[in-house]
Amino acid sequence: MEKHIWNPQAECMDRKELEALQLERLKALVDYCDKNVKFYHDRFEKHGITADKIKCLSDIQYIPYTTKEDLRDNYPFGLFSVPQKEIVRLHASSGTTGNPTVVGYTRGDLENWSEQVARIVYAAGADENSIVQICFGYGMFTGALGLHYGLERIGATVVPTSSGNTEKQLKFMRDFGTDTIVATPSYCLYLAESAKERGIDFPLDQYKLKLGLLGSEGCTPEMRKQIEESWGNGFFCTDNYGMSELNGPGMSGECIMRNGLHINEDHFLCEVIDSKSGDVLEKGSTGELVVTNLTKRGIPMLRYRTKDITNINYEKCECGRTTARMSKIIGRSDDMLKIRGVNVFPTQIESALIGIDSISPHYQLVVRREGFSDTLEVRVELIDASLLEVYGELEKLRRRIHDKIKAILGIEIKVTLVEPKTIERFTGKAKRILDLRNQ
Ligand code: DLL
Repeated sequence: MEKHIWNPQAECMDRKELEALQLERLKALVDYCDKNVKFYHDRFEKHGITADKIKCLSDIQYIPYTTKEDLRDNYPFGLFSVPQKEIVRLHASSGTTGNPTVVGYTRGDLENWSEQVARIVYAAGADENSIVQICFGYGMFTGALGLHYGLERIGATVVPTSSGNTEKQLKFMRDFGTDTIVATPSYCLYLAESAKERGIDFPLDQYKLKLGLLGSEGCTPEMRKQIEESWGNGFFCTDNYGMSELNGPGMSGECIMRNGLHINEDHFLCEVIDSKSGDVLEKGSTGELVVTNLTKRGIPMLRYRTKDITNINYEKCECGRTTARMSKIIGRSDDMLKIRGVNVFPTQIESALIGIDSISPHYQLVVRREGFSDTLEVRVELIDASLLEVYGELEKLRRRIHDKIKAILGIEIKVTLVEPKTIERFTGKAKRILDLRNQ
């Protein structure tokens, strides 16, 4: 198993050695930010921080957090550390409101980014024999170009189909013998459904798809099982995580053991904090992930609050890597719904839904305010429209879903069954929550 490690020196480093490297890089980064980014310089001055004062990794706690708002307030290039001529690429991620967050890469940053992605796709089982179709949208989103260069680095054959145009995606998959797909979990599932629909002309065994490098949105183990079963034929998928503020994909990803996402720790120093108080939590606790990108230079990122909820396991993995593993993202602190005092993550509902016969894995959560109280409606799609005609069966199914979710959340919810193919499909990140509380 050890042989499928892209960079054994970095990925199997002794922890003491790794921590020494992290400390050295952290001190260099603090010094660099102090000298090159006014935003950080002013903050350091205010808090009396200098590189010399960082004596051990936990001294990072004296540095204030950086947030998405900081990036937005300094839109577009206020946090960049180098003159424009040294920036060779820009990406941006659009939020729902306000300015997008813009990130810039020096040539060295692109080099590091490709290395980070190379390790993760290799750990998932891709290699120079892979034919990989990238179904992420090419553009300001980091997903497509990030995976693209990482996959080229390991020598895979990249097919940059981009997102959308399902017909063409499927044709290329069949004609080129694509064996690996890069997509969001929801789009990978949608493609499988679309492939099945064309089953008479093009049966599923015409596809050679074996591996899915899925990421950019959450995917519960239950949803993953569903995706794998939909493609069938031994299809296996792994989860990879990242965000544009931290280069993009490549921060962490699962190896074939699928027991947590290996973090590229020589580049990323991670902490887990209580998202309310901001306190750093004990190792192993669940909370908000905070990441320092130790090697980034175009737009350095110190103690960035991701808002993603996870926990980190520092034990060595069976695959031979020593790098810490983060759990699959449990949710986002800002995606967490508070319904009548109870915290609800969409992933909890997804886990409950999958495995129930007669419904598709596509769902939508509608939140409303009725009087002074919030209500949650779970809209679930039927697979077979004929069920709509049999009231008794429909009601039995609705009750079953209702009881299963209620048992998990402990609050009353409304379940609505809707006709097949009426819940929107997404080629990019799926949007599962419709929040009508402010309307
Ligand atoms: O989604 C980067 C990426 C692209 C990662 C392709 C993996 C594959 P952003 O558009 O900036 O960057 O969105 C970042 O997406 O904070 C998470 O909330 C969510 N996210 C990303 N990967 C995962 C994942 C890219 N594997 C935001 N599981 C992050 C759950 C994920 N959520």
